Amino acid sequence: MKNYYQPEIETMPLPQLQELQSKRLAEQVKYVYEHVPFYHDRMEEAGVKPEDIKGIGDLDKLPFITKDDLREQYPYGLLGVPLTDCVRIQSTSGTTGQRVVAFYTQEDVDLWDECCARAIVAAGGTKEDVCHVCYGYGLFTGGPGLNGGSHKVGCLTLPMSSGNTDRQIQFMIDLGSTILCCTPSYAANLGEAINERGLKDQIKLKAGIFGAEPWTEEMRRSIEKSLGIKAYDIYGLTEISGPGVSFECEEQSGMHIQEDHFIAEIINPKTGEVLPEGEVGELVFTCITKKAFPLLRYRTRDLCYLTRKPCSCGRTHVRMHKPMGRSDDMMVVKGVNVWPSQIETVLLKQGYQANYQIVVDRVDNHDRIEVQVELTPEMAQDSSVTVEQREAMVVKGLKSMLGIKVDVKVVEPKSITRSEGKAVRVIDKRNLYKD
Ligand code: DLL
Repeated sequence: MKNYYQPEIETMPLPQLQELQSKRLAEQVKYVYEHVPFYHDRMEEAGVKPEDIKGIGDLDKLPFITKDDLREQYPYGLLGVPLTDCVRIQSTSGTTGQRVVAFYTQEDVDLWDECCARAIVAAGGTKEDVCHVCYGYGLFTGGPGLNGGSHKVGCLTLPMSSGNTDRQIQFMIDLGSTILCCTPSYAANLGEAINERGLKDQIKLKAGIFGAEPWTEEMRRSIEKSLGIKAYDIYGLTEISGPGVSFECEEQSGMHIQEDHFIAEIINPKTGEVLPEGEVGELVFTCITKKAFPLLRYRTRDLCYLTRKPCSCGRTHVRMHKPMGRSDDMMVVKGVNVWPSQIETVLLKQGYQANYQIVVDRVDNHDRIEVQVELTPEMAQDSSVTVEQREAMVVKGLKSMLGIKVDVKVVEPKSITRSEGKAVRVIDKRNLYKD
């Protein structure tokens, strides 16, 4: 098989790209209006006919759809093709309510593989590479998505799935893995385990493709150092296909959205108004090529901003900034907005690793937030600084980042549970008191 080269579509001049998007959008809207009764009714309610959508300039005439709509239409209500034309389902974890099930035709799987292949190429992947995939396989899209992309690039693919860290490391060494695909929290754990076992000089990794959860620049630097690689961000969501909706290139400065397949908008989450480039708001996607699960103006609840500043890699596709988390990840503590990523930034800047837990509770009618963070093995050996002094430094750092007092507990190395997939950083006990 030949090397898989960067498709021309990724460097297409903007006017041409937008012309393509407009054509695909008009066709897609007509298609869903005719094939999905849910959309037909929604568009009728909004007084929009397919012929009103001539191009991307008309996008904001279409109504939004939300995760609640998806839940209400579970399982078949949004199908765009007969079920017999579908070859695959994938699903969200459903921890916050009813699962969302997404359907794929073979062409949908092919375009998803294509997006993941582009992500691997952007991280320097070629057919010479050994691509080690330890995202979970199964209903979660991480494993199947990167697996398909890796095949398309022609890499030797190791379908490891998640867990069993010793086996991961053994295969990595024995088979010479060069590209690692997993969540950033699991990459950090692998880095820790490899260094503890003194095996760093036996691994050949050069790049990592990490996503599925928010992670900070500090975390990127820490993983790059511990594994000796370049770490690339990748974004996606089950509803829109899975990983590969956007990904970083060698610039590592925002993720290029695959605009020949997905149109992105940023809206004010309260009013639904479309915001200009550069403003932070909720990311909304319209799928213009998918057929089995063709979502239009889907509100992701992820908050970020877009930029069209030219990128040195030559790709013309718009870039999205790392999402700081879902709007639902933001905690309001003592009346202040707190993002787990802000806490991670403070901890990693003070030399801790990403082994922490945030516990929020309500005591005597007052919010209380506690951050538990593990000492690194080096810190545990260093008797010149007491645990109390370390805690006081973290309290100070968090106060200046968040503006509120946070209780801090520095705990022994290895006392916080390691994640193998998406890390659960926050335990908000206040939710227990809600009805
Ligand atoms: O997490 C798909 C994926 C798999 C992406 C592997 C990247 C790598 P879901 O389980 O449906 O799909 O979760 C989607 O995860 O709406 C974001 O809130 C979050 N997310 C995904 N990628 C990133 C990222 C997969 N790079 C939800 N940074 C999304 C921050 C991310 N958050």
